[in-house]
This record gives sequence, C-alpha cells and structure tokens, in this order.
Amino acid sequence: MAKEVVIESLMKSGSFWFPEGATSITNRVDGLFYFILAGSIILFVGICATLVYFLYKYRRTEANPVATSNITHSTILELVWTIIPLILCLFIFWWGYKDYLSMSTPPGNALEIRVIGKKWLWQFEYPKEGVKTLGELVVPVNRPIRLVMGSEDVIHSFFLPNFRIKRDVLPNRYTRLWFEAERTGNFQIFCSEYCGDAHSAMLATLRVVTEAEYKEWLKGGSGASDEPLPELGKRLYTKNACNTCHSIDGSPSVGPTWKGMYGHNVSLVDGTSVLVDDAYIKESIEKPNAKVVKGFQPIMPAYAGVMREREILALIEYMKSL
Ligand code: HEC
Ligand SMILES: [Cu+2]
Repeated sequence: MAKEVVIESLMKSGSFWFPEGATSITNRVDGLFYFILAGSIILFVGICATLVYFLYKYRRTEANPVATSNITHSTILELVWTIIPLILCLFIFWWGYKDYLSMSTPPGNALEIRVIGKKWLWQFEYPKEGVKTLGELVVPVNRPIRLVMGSEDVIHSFFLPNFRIKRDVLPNRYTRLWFEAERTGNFQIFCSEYCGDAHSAMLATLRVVTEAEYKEWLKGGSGASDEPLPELGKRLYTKNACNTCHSIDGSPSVGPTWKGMYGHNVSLVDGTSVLVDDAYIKESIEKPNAKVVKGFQPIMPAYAGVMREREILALIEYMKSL
C-alpha cells in the first residue's frame, strides 16, 4: 500500500516546532504556543534553581541542627504565589479564547465546500457549482472557505497542519472548519483519527490557486485536461486513493491487484465468473458491490458521480497497460 506523500509543504520551510504557516491566524496560534513554552521553561528552571539553592542553604549542619523549625507561613508570599499565576492563567485563557472564537466563526461571505470522509479517501463537493473531486481540494486564495464535514463510516479527522486547523469528521453529525489561505501553493491534508488499515494513506492535497485559475478549474474540472489517458489514469490511481487498496505489481492488498487483471476472468463470491473488460471495470468503479470478487470484502467505496467519464476511461487504459 505504498503511497506517495507530497509533504513538501511540511518539510521545506517552517521552524523546528511547526511547518510553515499559510494564514495570519497561524502566527497567533504559534505565538501562544511559544509563549506557553517559554513561560514553562522559565518557571521550570526558576523553580528547580530555587529548590536546589534552598536545599543547600537550609541544610542541617552542626552549627545549625534545626534550621527550619520555626518557619510557619508568610501571608505576603502566599498572596504573591497565588495572584501572579492567576494573572498568568487568565492572560493565557484570554489569548486562547480570543483566537478560538475567531477560528470558529467563519465570515458570512465564506465559500462553502462539503467534505465527506470515508475509508479511506476525502471527497469534496462544491454545492453551488456542482463540482465533486476526490483527494484534491481546490480553493481560491484570499477568500474565506467554510468546510462542512461529515463521514460515511467511522470517525475521521480533517487536519491541515499548515493552517493549524483540525477537527473530527463524524458519521452522525456535521462539523465545521474555516480558513483563508493567504498565499497560493499545495498543502498536505491528513486524516488524524485512526480509521482502519489504510488510515495512513487517507491523504488529500489542498491546492490554493488564484481567483482566475479557480474559475478556470471549476469550468474544466480535473478530468478535462488533454493529458494522455494512461498517464492520467496513473495519476488518478494515487489521487483517487485506488492505491490504498489495489497494488499494480501483483502484491496482495485489501483489494485485488490490477496487474494482469484486464482481459482475464475473475471468480465472484456468488460462484459465477466474469470477464474483466471495460464495462465490468466501469461498473466495478461506480457500483463496486454489484459484483464482488471472490476472496475479498465488499468495502470498496462507490465512485458513482464523483468521477468523470474521461477519468474512468483513463483508469481502464492504465489497467490495460499493467
Ligand atoms: C477501500 C479500498 C478500495 C479502494 C479505495 C478502491 N478499491 Fe477497488 N476494490 C476493492 C475491493 C476490496 C475489491 C474486491 C471486492 C469487490 O469486487 O467489490 C475491489 C475491486 C475492484 C475492481 C474489480 C477487480 C477485479 O479483479 O475484478 C476494480 C476494477 C476496482 N476495484 C477499481 C478501483 C478503482 C479504479 C479505484 C480508485 C478509483 C478503487 N478500486 C479503489 C477495494 C478498494
Ligand atoms: Cu480516516
């Protein structure tokens, strides 16, 4: 189940602690993290140093056998170590709450995109534009985007490290996230809630493009390029997550290997067999449960309506070439 991970966005730049941020909110989130980290280090070192110093200073010696016996308490000291941490905690709370609020209330003019998580892929739907994509979220730069997310099976979690946003995607309710990209580029999307065998391969790419490129993309869609069919098919094999369950070199996986599949007969669970031709492949992609291959579980997600005809043809051509 090898999967190419495009983690350029995570590794190329950024700091020791964080991948590069792509919005202004990321600076505020990171700022709070650094503030708490620095505060913790200062307090930790300060407390340890005082502790060691006091251990030494008030140790029992022959000259001073009961050095600490007459210490009871100090009201001033107790007020100081109660009030200063209280102020610090309130400040951290105020900082976190302020940013939490702005991160959870999308502006009214946000572009709404639906996200569907299922084992093991991400599907995106642009309701107003009537476009669906798999494994690729394309958004215009400098426009607030609101994601309304749901799952078709188990709990997943939508994680965009470069934007510092992550939220669970649940089967029985809708969750929301919003962000506004401030520069163009490609960013990695992860599933960060363990959801089964190919969880680690449940990846998608966020592509932030200019407004003009976005309009162009909406019109054309990903399957409308002039790319030769076998090459497009090869790309779709990873982009549409087929590779999480199908190998192309004959090695065993969750689903049957594609190597040498085309043009041969396969046995089905109902005892019959069928020739793997174009029609069977198209049906297997759109309605995988119509004919289930013997020895496998009917767990392949249905791709009906999310793939264009040219994309299906491309996959068929690619399978033929294996
Ligand atoms: C979650 C795992 C999973 C994913 C993702 C997946 N499949 Fe499948 N696929 C299976 C399983 C399991 C079977 C065998 C059971 C069946 O026939 O439904 C199968 C069967 C097939 C078959 C019939 C194979 C045969 O030997 O007759 C084709 C064709 C196919 N898949 C194509 C695709 C394509 C194209 C994609 C990507 C767009 C894809 N699959 C994505 C699990 C998956
Ligand atoms: Cu998942």
